[in-house]
Amino acid sequence: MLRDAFRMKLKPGCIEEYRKRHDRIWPELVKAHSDCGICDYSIYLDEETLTLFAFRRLTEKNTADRMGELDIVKKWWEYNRDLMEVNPDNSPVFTPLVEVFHMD
Ligand code: RM4
Repeated sequence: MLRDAFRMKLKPGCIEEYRKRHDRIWPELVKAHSDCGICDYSIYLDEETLTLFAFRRLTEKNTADRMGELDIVKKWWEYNRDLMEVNPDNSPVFTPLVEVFHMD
């Protein structure tokens, strides 16, 4: 099992809407994450800086790097582009984080 983490950025005034939309995440999107080998996934928010921190556990043969090719992911990214800092293709601007400590 692999682990990774990355950060994203919310736009001001979007915390509640982001939380609401994720509370109602689309079942087909959840399935797409699972099908890509993402098996444990959390997103945390630093309310002071509006930075989102995502933590995932992934299978060895995951295809997480190719999720952006899926239509359901493109739809989700377009749906949330008003809440986050995004690239021209609506994908969230994300910065990989380096693991410096882990304890099982
Ligand atoms: C985030 C972002 C990620 C997605 C999660 C479910 O806001 O869109 O790409 O994996 O939602």
